[in-house]
Amino acid sequence: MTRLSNTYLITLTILLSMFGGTACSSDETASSNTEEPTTDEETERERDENSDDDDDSGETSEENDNNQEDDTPPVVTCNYPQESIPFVNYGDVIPNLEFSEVYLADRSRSTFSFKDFYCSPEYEQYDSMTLILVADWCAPCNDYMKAIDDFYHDALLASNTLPVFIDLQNVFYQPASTLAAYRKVTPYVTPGLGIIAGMADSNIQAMFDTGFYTFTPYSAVIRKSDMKVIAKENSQNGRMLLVESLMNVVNDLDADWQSALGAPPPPPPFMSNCAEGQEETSEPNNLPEEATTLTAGTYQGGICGEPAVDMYYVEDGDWTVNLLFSNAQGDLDMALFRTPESTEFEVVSDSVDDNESISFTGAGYIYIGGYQNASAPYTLELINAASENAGGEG
Ligand SMILES: [Ca+2]
Ligand SMILES: [Ca+2]
Ligand SMILES: [Ca+2]
Repeated sequence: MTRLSNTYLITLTILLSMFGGTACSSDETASSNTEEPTTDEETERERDENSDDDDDSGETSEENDNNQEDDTPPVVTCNYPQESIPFVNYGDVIPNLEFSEVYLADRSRSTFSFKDFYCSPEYEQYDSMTLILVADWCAPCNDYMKAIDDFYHDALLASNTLPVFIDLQNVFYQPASTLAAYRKVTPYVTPGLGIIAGMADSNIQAMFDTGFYTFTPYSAVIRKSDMKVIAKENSQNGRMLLVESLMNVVNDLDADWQSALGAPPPPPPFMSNCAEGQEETSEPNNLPEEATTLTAGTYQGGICGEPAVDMYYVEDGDWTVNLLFSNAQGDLDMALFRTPESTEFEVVSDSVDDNESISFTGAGYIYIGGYQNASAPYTLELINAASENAGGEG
């Protein structure tokens, strides 16, 4: 069992690094800041204290907020909540980011600021803002945006959250322009959804270099009533927890999402998708020392019981292992590690399509796992280049 938990830690390390570890990697140094929002009632305007031509209205008290002396409607002032500096963690108020140009949902251009979102009647139908942070150099960001659009397009439109896609950096790691953002986002997000913005056209280019996000793609949900961060992305084992819970979050803005998203949820209970007899006879094979040594050929097996792990071993050579299965039946992943003491995978094949494949030169252990307790029968092929070439001699 220790091997399994080790393996999950390895998976976490690997997959996190795969998800764009070159992003801002600053630690989450907690900032115990601004518990007092210091409600500056700016409505007390400086009326002249030495006004000598004061009439005899008798109102000399200063708590006269809305002096409705005339029939003119009172001026409605909207004050953005006190910003949290630095802006890092749950409960912080996001600074008022102002964009000189964005693309709106209909792809028309406009200015946009978070204060607009907070104050303007134009956005009064929204009660939260979902920030989706991407970068031009971030390939997984494309799948991330596409997943949001594929799974949540209609739900987001029906919800009260405003998606704001922000392109942080171009391929040169400089602040991305709005046009770059447009080119980055539109191939993956169908029109009608959200606002597209580039950091180069904002007032605070370095705002997010505070440790607020630690990788891309990244998301955060900002509650409109106080412009505070109520949910942040939290990648665990390669899963993007906020996106998985996005609709729940935006539909329940007062829940404790910090706790809910702070730890990975337990995997669903294991349910076998194997038929009778599809489990390989080499079980148990859940630890490196139980691994079956493969020779060139084809093997039938399955992730058919708990733990959702099968181990194999490939001796030295120049080889390819193909894991053939139906992802619809169960999402199996495969990885290679060199020794039982390895602290990280050498190669990872963790697509969400049918089949996985690893090619390598040298000896190693093959780890086959069911993602989140997934179960499926599989066919395992070892193709050994040396043995294939050996056939012709003689
Ligand atoms: Ca098995
Ligand atoms: Ca097994
Ligand atoms: Ca897979």
